[in-house]
Amino acid sequence: MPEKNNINVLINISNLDSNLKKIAEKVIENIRISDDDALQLFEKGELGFLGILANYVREQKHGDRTYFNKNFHIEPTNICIYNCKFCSYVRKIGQKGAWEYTIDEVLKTVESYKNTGVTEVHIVGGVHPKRDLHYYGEMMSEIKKIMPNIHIKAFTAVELEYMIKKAKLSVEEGLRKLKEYGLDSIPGGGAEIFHPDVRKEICDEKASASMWLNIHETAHKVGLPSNATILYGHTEKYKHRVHHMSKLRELQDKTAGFNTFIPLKYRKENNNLSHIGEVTSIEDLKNYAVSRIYLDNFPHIKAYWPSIGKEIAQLSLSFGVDDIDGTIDDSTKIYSMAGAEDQNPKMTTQDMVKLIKDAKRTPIERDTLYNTVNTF
Ligand code: V47
Ligand code: SF4
Repeated sequence: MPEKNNINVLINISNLDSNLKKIAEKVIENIRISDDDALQLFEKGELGFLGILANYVREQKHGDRTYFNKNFHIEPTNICIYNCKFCSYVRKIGQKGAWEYTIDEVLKTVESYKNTGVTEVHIVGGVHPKRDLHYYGEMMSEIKKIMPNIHIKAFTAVELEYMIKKAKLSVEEGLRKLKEYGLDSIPGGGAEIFHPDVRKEICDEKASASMWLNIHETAHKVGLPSNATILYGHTEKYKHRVHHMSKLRELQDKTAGFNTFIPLKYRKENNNLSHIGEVTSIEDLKNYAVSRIYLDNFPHIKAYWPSIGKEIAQLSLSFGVDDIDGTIDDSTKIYSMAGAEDQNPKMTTQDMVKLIKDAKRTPIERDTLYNTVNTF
């Protein structure tokens, strides 16, 4: 555990702005920082300072423990009724590059992972106009017949809203039904930026911010834990990132159902925001750090390495991150299509362990709910 005195020394010797000093004191005393404090950290915090504070919070929660899992993705289709401006993946029916797997094709993939030690399958895709809740329900129950112990983390709130509405069920009824079919938890996608000014600009057609929050709140109520994301580094300002996190912190105070916060950096290839470009790696690390400091009630902060690259994911372990997601096995296309570093994202357990040990942290293979599967 970090010594309070050490961090005090580090903060006192730097030539700190008085507001930043007050914020640092709050963090050391375990006092929740305000929205305005978070904004000040984004606007004035130098990277090294933010790193020290975020690492302090991270080590209070987890020491050196750094989590990963053995997982694979299924992306049943990239056909989607929506047209989010940042999306490089979406296609329309019949368009070149569109795919839609049948349940049999999905099950063949699942078969290939039997006896490989994977503990989670992450299923997300486009919102296909011809598929519904019962189709995906059947897919999940067939998957569980092949791998009864696999954890199914599936469907963003955006996909859920569409399939539940189509089935003419309430959010609660729909989620209970999906749970019966085999759903175990909900991933964090579809959150993007909650603030209406930005959401309208980048993804105005799909589930609103309040619907996203309602679906996660209801999921927690029916016993489905979930994750949360933010899509940053496009047209949003710092105040929008803080607003987004404030909605998540508020909901987490109510339900305690979120496991992990996953900042997702906007990647610029092959989409309708390409002209904006990408933010720097300094911005990525600052963003991880401020999230760790602000979201005091979120157990974990994840750097999703297929989106950010292995090197920044490794660096992020000194900026508040304690989880780097999974082995993936080249089973997702969302980020390779958007121009991320790894065009065929795949890491072995040994790669994961080495990446974490090289950062002087302790690797823990976890399951989706952060139970320890293996130590190294
Ligand atoms: O909601 C799409 C993002 C998300 C781009 O819960 C993009 O464990 C950057 O949510 N640049 C889906 N991001 C992925 C997701 C996720 C990933 C890993 C783990 C978990 C989890 C959740 O991908 C979408 C959107 O925010 N996205 N296009 C892009 N060009
Ligand atoms: Fe569809 Fe998701 Fe792409 Fe938006 S981000 S267009 S909802 S696949």
